[in-house]
Amino acid sequence: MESIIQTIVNNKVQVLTSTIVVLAGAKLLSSFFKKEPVYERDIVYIYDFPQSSMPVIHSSPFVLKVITFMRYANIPYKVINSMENGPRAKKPFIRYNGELVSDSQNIIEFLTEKFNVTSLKLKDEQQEAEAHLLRRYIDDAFYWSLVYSRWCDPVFSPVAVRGMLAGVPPMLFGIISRIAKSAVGKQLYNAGIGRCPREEIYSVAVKDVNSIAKRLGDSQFLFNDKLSVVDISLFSMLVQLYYAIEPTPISKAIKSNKNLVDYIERIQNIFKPCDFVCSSRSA
Ligand SMILES: N[C@@H](CCC(=O)N[C@@H](CS)C(=O)NCC(=O)O)C(=O)O
Repeated sequence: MESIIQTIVNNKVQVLTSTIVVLAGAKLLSSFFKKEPVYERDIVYIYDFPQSSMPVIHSSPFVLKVITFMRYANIPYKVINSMENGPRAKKPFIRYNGELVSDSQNIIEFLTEKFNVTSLKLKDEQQEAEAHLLRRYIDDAFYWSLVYSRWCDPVFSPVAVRGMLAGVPPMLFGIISRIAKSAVGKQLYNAGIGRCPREEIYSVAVKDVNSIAKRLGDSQFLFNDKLSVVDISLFSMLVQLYYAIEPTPISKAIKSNKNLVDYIERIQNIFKPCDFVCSSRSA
């Protein structure tokens, strides 16, 4: 035994080199034999996060937005719950007949063209322009209040993070949740919202909710009785905030605006039976 150890110590460099060569060889062989998933033609494969135990089955509003769009337009799709990252290191991304597309809005535009979806088009350029601005606000500003409540709010995040990371093995939960919380914290800081006090974050978010409710008024959808892609964006964000795992100031603000609650239900009803919300999991 001692002589083996002595040989290893005397030949440190050779031992190290051989170990690296063996490991590299094993990796090469495993990648050679690793089966690539079979992607069926004409099916959209949408990549989502590993399953959470949040009330809304697809807990990313952007994944839900694309799925809602595909369901509305009767586009055949399959969901892949995976840690795999797309070209922009964000979810969702899709594979469709060999093409890879990232970003919910790009995906919707890509699929609109491929499947010739005309039913969600607005009446004129003026409405399209307003819809564009509203959508930019929902996806790029309103979104951060959802992220804050789930990941960084000292009151709600302990429960929400457990829900978001329900698929993580218990042994790894501590380390993964710390890494995820710190990464999201940096994103919130860089976006600016992470530098504001909690009271300010929620008072702005509540004002946002009340303003959206005012903008909607008595209309069925944002542009009168015509469902459009911006409704799908708004619905996918509101539904996450409304069916919160714990009541938050934002979920309470939505509940206090009857027209918003009716709006959420109206869109859910289009998909009856609606199987993407498990309301029994919500507060
Ligand atoms: N603009 C993108 C935003 C996508 C996005 O922010 N996705 C979040 C999940 S809701 C994500 O993947 N976050 C992981 C990360 O930032 O590392 C879209 O519309 O798809």
